[in-house]
Amino acid sequence: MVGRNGVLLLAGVLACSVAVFPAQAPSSAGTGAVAGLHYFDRNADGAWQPVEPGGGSAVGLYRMDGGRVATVGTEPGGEYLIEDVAPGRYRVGINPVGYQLTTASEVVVDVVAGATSRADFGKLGADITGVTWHDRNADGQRQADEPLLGDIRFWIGRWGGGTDATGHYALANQGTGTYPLRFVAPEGIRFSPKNAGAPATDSDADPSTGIATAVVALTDGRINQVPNLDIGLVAE
Ligand SMILES: [Ca+2]
Ligand SMILES: [Ca+2]
Repeated sequence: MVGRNGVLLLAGVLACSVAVFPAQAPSSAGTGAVAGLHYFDRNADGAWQPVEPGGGSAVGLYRMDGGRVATVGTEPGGEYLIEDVAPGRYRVGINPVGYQLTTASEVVVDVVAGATSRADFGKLGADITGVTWHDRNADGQRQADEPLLGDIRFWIGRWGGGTDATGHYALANQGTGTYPLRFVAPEGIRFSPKNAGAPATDSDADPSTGIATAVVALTDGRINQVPNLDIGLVAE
């Protein structure tokens, strides 16, 4: 049977691979490697701390004349590894379109046979954050005695999110762009008036659509954060 033959063939290849190439095999003789991190530099200090997540995109290796040698993806934690590189001088870099750089986007490394050269890359995105709250007096401002409301849904296009049980949401490490968050008011609830009074404690959804819009931009190489994109909800 074709299916059975296919399985047997696959098993044979795997067995052969294990026998010929041990899991901890070094790079090919005479070559070196380049490794490091591509991470979100949450505190923008130019260095990686263990709490900082992977940057989730590619790292490229180029000859000094610009010719591409390899492009590799990063692991979820931000680690990357480029193996079997011929000794010599190279450029290693990321292409952080839409993010603020906190390190150089490109570094020059000398690859030596039998050794691993290191290059780390940090970048900063925007955190879009806010709360959903019960605007008891319907004035569009969040007073100290007005409680947060949890588990309110929102949509960005076809992607769905929502506030947690305590009424908070956070979209971390976002690149430049316009993010229309369309909140969904539960039955019997409407939205507060928009932009009434002090921005840090006002409501940001259009009452007729439920849409609150976050804009993330780079200005002179710096990205803006979007705190307090808050939504007031009023009982009808
Ligand atoms: Ca850092
Ligand atoms: Ca209020």
